This record gives sequence, structure tokens and C-alpha cells, in this order.
Amino acid sequence: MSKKTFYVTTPIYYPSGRLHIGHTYTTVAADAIARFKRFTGYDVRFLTGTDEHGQKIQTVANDKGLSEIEYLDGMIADIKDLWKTMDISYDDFIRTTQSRHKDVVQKIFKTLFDQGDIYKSEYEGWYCTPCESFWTETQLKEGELCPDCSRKVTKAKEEAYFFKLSKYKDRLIKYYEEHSDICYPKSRMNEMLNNFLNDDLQDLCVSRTSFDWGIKVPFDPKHVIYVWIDALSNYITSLGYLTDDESNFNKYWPADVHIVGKEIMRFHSIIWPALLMALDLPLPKKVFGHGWILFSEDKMSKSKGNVVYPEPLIERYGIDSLKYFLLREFTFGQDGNYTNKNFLTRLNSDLANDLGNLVSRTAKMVEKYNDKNLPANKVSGSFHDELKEVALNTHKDVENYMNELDFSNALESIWKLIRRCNKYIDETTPWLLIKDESKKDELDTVLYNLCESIRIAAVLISPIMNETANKIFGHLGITDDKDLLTFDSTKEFGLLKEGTIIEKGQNLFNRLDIEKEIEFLEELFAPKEEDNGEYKEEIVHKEQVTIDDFAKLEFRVGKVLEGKKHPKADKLLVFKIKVGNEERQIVSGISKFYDPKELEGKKVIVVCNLKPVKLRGELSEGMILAAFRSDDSKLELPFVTDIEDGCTVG
Ligand code: ME8
Repeated sequence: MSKKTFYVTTPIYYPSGRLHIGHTYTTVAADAIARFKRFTGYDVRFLTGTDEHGQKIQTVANDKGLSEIEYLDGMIADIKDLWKTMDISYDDFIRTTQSRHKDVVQKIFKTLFDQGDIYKSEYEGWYCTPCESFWTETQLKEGELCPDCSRKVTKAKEEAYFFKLSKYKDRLIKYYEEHSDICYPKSRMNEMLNNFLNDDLQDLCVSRTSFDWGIKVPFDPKHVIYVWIDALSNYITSLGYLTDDESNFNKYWPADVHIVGKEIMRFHSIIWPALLMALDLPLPKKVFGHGWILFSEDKMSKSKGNVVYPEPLIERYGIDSLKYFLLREFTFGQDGNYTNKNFLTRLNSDLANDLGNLVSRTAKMVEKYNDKNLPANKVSGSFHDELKEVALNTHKDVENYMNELDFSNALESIWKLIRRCNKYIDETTPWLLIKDESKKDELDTVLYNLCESIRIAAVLISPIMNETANKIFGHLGITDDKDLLTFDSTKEFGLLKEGTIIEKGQNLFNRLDIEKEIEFLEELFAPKEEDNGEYKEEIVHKEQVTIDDFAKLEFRVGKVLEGKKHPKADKLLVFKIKVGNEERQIVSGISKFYDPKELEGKKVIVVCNLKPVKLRGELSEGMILAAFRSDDSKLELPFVTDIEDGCTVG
């Protein structure tokens, strides 16, 4: 019999900036459910990826003097590195710039156009010329100002394609009435029905002509396909929909759950189902809109300087500490506030005290009282039976909660067992039993029951805290016997074999000095402004390269002959640069910091062997090196004075 399938997705993230713990939260949750489903016998497909089109990406890339794809390749490598560090078990990573995605999105667009669900008309809105963006009335800042750059906007019209969303309103309402469990948590379902579907549902603008970084409308290439058809389709393009091999699509679609943040719930529960209805495809079984992680009661945002990044937390406290905290501290459907104190308190109380202590105390006792050998389980009775009952019931709660994506309660159920074990030690007082020869069987039973309960707890945490679970299996001497590590093994008590060697080993989690750690974290996450004139750059090293890798790059001194503004992009400057006996054009995103004329005659350092690219229509044959702060508040070019242009830099 073939296995039951389970298809789970995260949103595809915008690589316009570094991912923070908000993004990590969604991915960690999706990973936990993917692992849990694999663990309970499902054939799982877990998809994540990146949403790489749109004006913002184009602007960010060009501001850095990079082509879009150069910029994106770097960002995606960092994102994949993060998921690798965090041991995220995705099966596919889709990039919307991949041809497997672009080709199918074009086919989808054409199908919808041919069948009359997409039509051409005019889009009217407020236009910001420098940002090249359309805004709706409600998005504007007071005084008809652009919400991005605060400059005056003007009313404008643009030819665009529209998707007939309005046509699907009644079908959507009916569908929701018949499938009341599609949106989770339930409150979001009511929100959808009351606020959006009962409103006048407007047709959706699905193309743009004001920028060109996107998938072209196949029969009208002046237009690029605007965000939602492009982004949402990733869930089926990654499965090979409309390709020669649709086996994954047939196997996994419809998705069992799309996990998304609450702000994109509307797109996933109205636009996406309507698109699927138009394509005559089944709808996802569930869309879970989780809450936001707030920082000081506010949504995290780089510009507000209130962002927490996962890497430094992982480096200092370990992957499992972060995963545990994210899934235990916050109720998945609701907003929650991140504070350093909450984070550190969880680590100390739940991980170091409850779990860490239990494992080390137990192993130490087996080491001391029974020469590291696991004794047999000999007697039964009150405390022993109570503990066994808790241990044997835990898997049911965990499974129920995990299936509801209630990670916090799933973990709490395991911690109930862990705390019950700690209480059992206090009740049975093994340090007194050892003193009385006649209590040997009682002592052996206590040691056995503790180790076996720890095994069950460790097996149950393994889909969420894989690393910690493996360490515990090491302490319990379970190396080869994989039958002791399965989900089914948590339904039995007594599987750990007598005589197994139990090792105390190293502490699982060290107790932290909370005050000291708070100080450390506050400094780490403080907005990177010029406090006391001192700026501290957060250093995240890239992968090491060899000298041969480095030698592939060609740096030379270049003399600026002429500098001018880029005709189409405010942030870019265009230079003519003399490198020895050649002259080249280089586009650089430094207009915020330098007047192009002031650089004429100066000698700068140029990367000469970068592949030429066009940046907003201007050819760029290289890159000028600059030192800059990562928050974009300062940039400086290093100048060469006594060495001639054309000479090597290395
Ligand atoms: O919206 N708390 O991408 P995005 C919790 N490309 N979750 C958070 C969060 C926070 N403070 N901040 C971000 C997009 N997230 C589109 C999606 S899908 C077809 C297209 C998480 O990079 C949360 O999952 O802005 C949210 O929905 C997602 O990151 C937004 O990521």
C-alpha cells in the first residue's frame, strides 16, 4: 500500500533583505510539522523558496551596483546557508527566477487569458515617478505623498491586465460555507468572510509596465506579470504542474497546509483559491495564518532598528534553543512579543533546569549507583505506575496537538512528562534507597523508569529538537537499535534493554546568567546608529575561500574620467573610468554619498573581470570598491594616490 502523502509549504520570502526570526519562525514551524509527519509514516513534501521579482528587488540590486540575478544569487546562497545551519528538512527550494517556474507561470497566464478570466484594461492609481510605483488612495501618506519616499504622487493611468476575481466571489463564499476548516485559526476564517468576501470584490490587477524585473506576459512582453500570480503559483510549479512530468503534482496536490503569516492570509484564502478555481484545480486543504512575532509590541522592521536575527542566537545558544523557544513561547495563531528575557528564561527553566538537569541527574545516578549499567525494571506500584501512565499517554497529546499545528501545547505535553520525571525523583529519593540494601529492587526500578521515560520524551521531541534528541540517545546508549527511536516506540514502556551503558556525558544546556546575557543581547540587537559616535557593524562571515578562488578576481587602479547621474535611476551614477590603456563604463549605487563630478580625476579600485551587466539600461563593465555600513548610513571610497591607473591591487 502506498503511503499517505502530506504537502506543506512556507511563503516564498522576498530576498530584498536579510531574513530575521519572523521568517525563521514560519520555516521552523513548517519543518517541525514536516518532520513530524514523516515520523508518523507520511510521504512528505516540504517546499520553501524565494519570491524574486518586483521593483523592490530591482532597486536594491541596482543600488548595490549589481545585476538583479547577481544580487539574488548572493542572497539565496545566504538563505540556503541559514536553513542548512538550522537543519531545515525542505524537499524543494523554488526560486521564481528559475525557468521551471517562469515557463509555467506564462502558461497559466495564457490559459486564463484564453478562457476569458484575464482581460486587458487600464489601471488607475497614484503614481510616484522616482519610485516608479503605483499606490492606492489608502496606501498614501497624508498630503498625497508616496509611502516609500514621501514625495508628491500624481494620478496616473497604466494599461494593465486584470484577473476576474469578482466572478469567483459567490463560489468562494459557498466553498467557505461548505469547508469551514480551510482557514486556521478559526478567527481568520471569519475575518475573511466578514471583511473581504462580503465587500465589493474588485478584479485584480495582474500586470505592470512600470518596471521590467518580472516574468513577461507571453503575448504582450511590455507587461510583466505582477506579484500574486507569479508568487502564488510556486506551490504548483514546484510540483511540475503543466510540464511533461506531473507525477509530483498528481501525488501531492492539493497542499495539506500552506503556512503563512497573517498579513498574507487574504492572498492565500481569496486570490489563490480563485486562481485555482479558474484553473479547475482542487483547493488547498488548509491555510494557516500564524501570528507575528513582535518586538517591543511592534512588528519587526529593519528601518525601525528592532530586528532580531537568528544567526547570533544560534551561535551563542544553539539551534534547538531557538527552535524550542519559537515553537513553545508563542501560540501559533496569535501575535507574541519577543523579549530577550522571555527567551533566556525559557532556556534556563525549560531546557537547562527541566530537561538538562533530568538527563544529567539520571545518568549520574545510574553511573554512581549501578556502575553505568541500566538495571531491570523490577517492581510496580504507586509512583512507578503513575509515571508510566504519563509516559504512555504523552504520544497521543503530542500527535493531536501537532496535527492542529499547536506546537506550544505539543511541547508542553512532553514537558509534562519531563517535569513528572523530576517529581518522581523527589518522590522516590534514590539517594536514600541506595543506603538500604533491601531497597535495591526499588532503586533499580526508579533508575529504569527514569531512563525509559527520558527515551520516550527524547523520541517525541526529535521532530522539533533533532540535535538534542540525538544527544540524549547517546547518553542512553541507543546507537544501533533504531526500533527504540520510532514514533510507535513511544506507545510502549519497557523497550530500553537492561544492561545498556548509560553515560552522563556533557550537559545538554548550560545554565545562563540571565542579567549578563540580557546585556549581551541588548548590545547585539541595539539599532546600529551612531551611539557616542561609535558604530558597530555586526559581522557575519561568508564561507571561506582558497587563495585560488581569490586569485580569480582582478582588481586594478582606475582613474575616473567622467561621472554623471544615471538617466533612469536616482541612486545610481555612471562613470567613465580609465584602466591603463582601456576605458570602461561602470555604474555604481553611490549617489547618496558622492557627487559624480567630485570624483573626476580621482583614482579608485575597480573589479575588472566581473561579467558586464546592464543596470537600468546602462552597461556596467565592473565594480568600484567601497567601504560601507550595512545599514546604508555611510559609504566611503578608498582612493589611490601615488600608483598609476591600470596597476594591480591584491
Ligand atoms: O510576503 N513574525 O514575503 P516576505 C512572524 N513574498 N512571521 C513573520 C514576521 C514576523 N515578525 N515577519 C515575516 C512575502 N514573517 C511574499 C510571500 S507567498 C506566495 C509570497 C514571515 O519575505 C511570515 O510567514 O515579506 C510572513 O508571511 C512572511 O515571513 C513574509 O515574508
